Amino acid sequence: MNKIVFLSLAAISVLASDVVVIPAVSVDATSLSTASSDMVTLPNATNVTGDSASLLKDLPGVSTNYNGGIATLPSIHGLADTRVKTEVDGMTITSACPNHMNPALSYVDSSELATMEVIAGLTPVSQGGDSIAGTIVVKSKEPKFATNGESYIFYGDMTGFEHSNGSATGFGLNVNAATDKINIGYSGFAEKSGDYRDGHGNIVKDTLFNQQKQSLSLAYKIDSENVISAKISKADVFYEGFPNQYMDMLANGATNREVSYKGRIGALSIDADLYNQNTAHYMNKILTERTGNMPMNTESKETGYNLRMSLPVSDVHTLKFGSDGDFFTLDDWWPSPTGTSGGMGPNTFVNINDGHRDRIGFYLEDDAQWTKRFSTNIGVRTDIVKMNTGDVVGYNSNVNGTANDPVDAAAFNAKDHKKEFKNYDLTLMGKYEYSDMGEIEAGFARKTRSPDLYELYTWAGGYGATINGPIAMDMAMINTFGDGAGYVGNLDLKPEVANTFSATWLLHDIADKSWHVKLTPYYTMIQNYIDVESLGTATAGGYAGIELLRFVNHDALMYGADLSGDVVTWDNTQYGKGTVKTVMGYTRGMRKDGGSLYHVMPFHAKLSLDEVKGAANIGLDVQAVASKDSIDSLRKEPQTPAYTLVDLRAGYQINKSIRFDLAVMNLFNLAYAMPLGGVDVVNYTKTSLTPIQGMGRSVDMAVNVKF
Ligand SMILES: [Cu+2]
Repeated sequence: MNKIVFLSLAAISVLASDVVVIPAVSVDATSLSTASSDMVTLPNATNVTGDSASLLKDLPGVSTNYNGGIATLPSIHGLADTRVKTEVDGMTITSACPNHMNPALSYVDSSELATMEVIAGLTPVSQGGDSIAGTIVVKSKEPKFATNGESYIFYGDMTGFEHSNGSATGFGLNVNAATDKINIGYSGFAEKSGDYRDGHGNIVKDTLFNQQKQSLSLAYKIDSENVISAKISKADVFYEGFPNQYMDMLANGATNREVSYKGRIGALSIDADLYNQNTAHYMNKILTERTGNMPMNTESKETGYNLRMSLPVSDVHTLKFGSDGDFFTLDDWWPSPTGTSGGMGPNTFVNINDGHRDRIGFYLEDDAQWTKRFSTNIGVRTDIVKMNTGDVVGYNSNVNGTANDPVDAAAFNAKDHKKEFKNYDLTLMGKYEYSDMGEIEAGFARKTRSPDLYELYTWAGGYGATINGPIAMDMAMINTFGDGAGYVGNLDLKPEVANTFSATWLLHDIADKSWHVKLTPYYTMIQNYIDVESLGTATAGGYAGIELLRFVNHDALMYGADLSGDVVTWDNTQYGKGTVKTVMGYTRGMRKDGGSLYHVMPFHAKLSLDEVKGAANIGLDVQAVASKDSIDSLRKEPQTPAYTLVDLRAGYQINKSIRFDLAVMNLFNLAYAMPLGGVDVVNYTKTSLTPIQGMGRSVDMAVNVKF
C-alpha cells in the first residue's frame, strides 16, 4: 500500500498537489518522503462511496458542486466541471449529457482506488491539456504478484456500509488472485439511497439514487519493471434524482475497456494507456419525485490514448514528453412523448446530431534539479481540437401556433459547424528549498480549454426565432449549472485561456514530521472565459419566469489563497497520538466588465482533531463556511447564509483483517443551504430560486474486511 502511494506521488512532484489516499487504513504519512506533496489520509471505511469526487472536498483549493447523489463536480479555485482536467487511470471521460450528469468521477467508486491526487496550483504540462483549472489524477490499486517462492497469492477486501439519512446502503468487493506473472481481479460495487432529510427533518425530494459497477482486470508481469494490464468495466445507474435540474437520470449504462503498459526500456520510462467507452444515457422524470414526461437520450463513443515518457538525459535534466488523444462522438435526441398531438411532436427533437470533438495533444517538459535545493519545471504543449456536427430538427414546424423550433433549426443548419482550435500551453516554475524548514515554489502557467459540444452546438433559442414557451422549455433542458436557467450554445465561441501566477510556500519542522503549513496564493486572468449573456426572461409556457442565457466569451479574473496545516499536538504511550489539522480557502472570481462569476465557494475553513491510540481512533471535524454574498446576477444565483457543521468519527481495527467505523455527520442536525448546490426546482417552484438544503444528521457505519 505504502509503495503504491509512494509511486504515484513520485509521478507528480508538485508542491501544490494534494492526495487523498483510499482507504489507507495503515498508511503512515511520514513514509511519504516527498516534501513536495501533502496527503490527506482517510482512516475510515465510512469513506467508501460511489460518489468518489465528494472525497476531494477537504483538500486545499477544492470545493464541490452538488450534482445528484453520485455525480459531484469538483471545483478547483472556483473552476469546475470541464475546466478541471480529470484523469482516471490515464483515461479522459467526457460527460455525455446536456446537464453533465455523468462526469468522469461518477464512473469510479472509492473502494477500487489507491489514490486521488489534486494539483490545485500550477500544473506541469505533462499533467494538463484542454483545461484551465487544476488536475485530478485518480489511480486504481496496482496489481500485486506472488513473490518469495509463493506459487500464488489471493487477496482482496470487502466493505459494507449504511447511512441512516436516506437509508443508504452499499457494498464493495475486490478480489484478486495472482501468480508471480499473472494477476486476475474482480471488483463489484452496488449502492442505493432514498431521499435524504435536511436539518429541519424535511425530505429533500429527488435526492435518491441506485447504481452498480463491475470490472474484470488482467495483468501480466513481463519482468520486474514491465507490466501490461487490461480492464473491462460496466457501470449502470438505474436512477438518480437531480433536484437542481428539470430532468432526472433514469438510466446510464457505460462499458469501458482499457489496455495499459507501464515499464522501462533502458533509461526510458513509459506509461501508456489505450481506452474506449460507450455510454447510453436516458433522462426523464422519476415519477415518485415529480410529474411530467419528456424522454431525452444521449449516446456517446469515446476512444483515446495516453503516452507518457520520461528520460533522464544528464545529472541535472530529465525530459518528459508524450502525446494524448481523445476522440469523442455524441448524439443527443429527444423522442416525441405525445406523437402527433401537442407541442413536443411529431418529430424527434435533434439536439446534437453526430457531434464530434477530437483532440490530439503533444508536450515536452524539462525537469531540472540544478542543485540539491533548487529545481525547475519548464514545459510547452499544444492541443489541436477539431469539432463538427450535423443538421438538426425541432419537434415540429407549427402545432397550435407554437412552432418548436423550425426557425432556429433552419438557420443553424445553414451555418458551417466545423471548427478547429489550435491551442498551446506553457508552464514555467521553480522550487527553492531555502532552509531545512522551508521551501517555496513559484511560477506561471498558460492553459487553454476549447468549448464542449453543448456550449458550441446547442441551438434552440439562439438563431433568430422569437422565444416562445416551447423554445424556453428546450433551453431549460440544457443546463450544466443547476441554476434553473435555460441555455443555448454559440458557434462563435473561442477557447478560454487562463494565465496563472501562483506560488506555494511550505514550512515544516526540521524532521518534516510534527508540523506543516502550506500557503498557496494565486492570481488568474482568463481571456474568453466561457460565460453567459442574458437573452431575457421566459414569458410564456411552463417555464415562464426562468432566465434565458447564451454562452459567450467574457474576460474574467480569479484570485485567492489556500492555507493548510497540521501539527502533532501529543504523542505518548498514555494518550496515543493527537493531530490537529486545518484547511481554509478564499476565492474571488469576477467578469472584467462587471459582476461575480457563478458558483465560487465563499471563504471556508475546516478544523479537525484526530486521536489515534492503538487500534482505536476518534476524530472531530468543525467546518465553517461564510455567507455567500458574491453571486452571479446573470444566473440569479441565490445568496446563502453562513453555517458551521460538526462531524464526529470513530474507528476500531478489531484484528488484522476486520475494521469497523462509525461517523455522525452533521452532529447537531443543522439546517443549511449549500452555497454550490444550485437551486431546487423539485421541492420549490422553478422561479423561487431556493438553494438546495444540505443533508441533516446522518449516522454512518461501515465494516471493512481484508483477506
Ligand atoms: Cu442527463
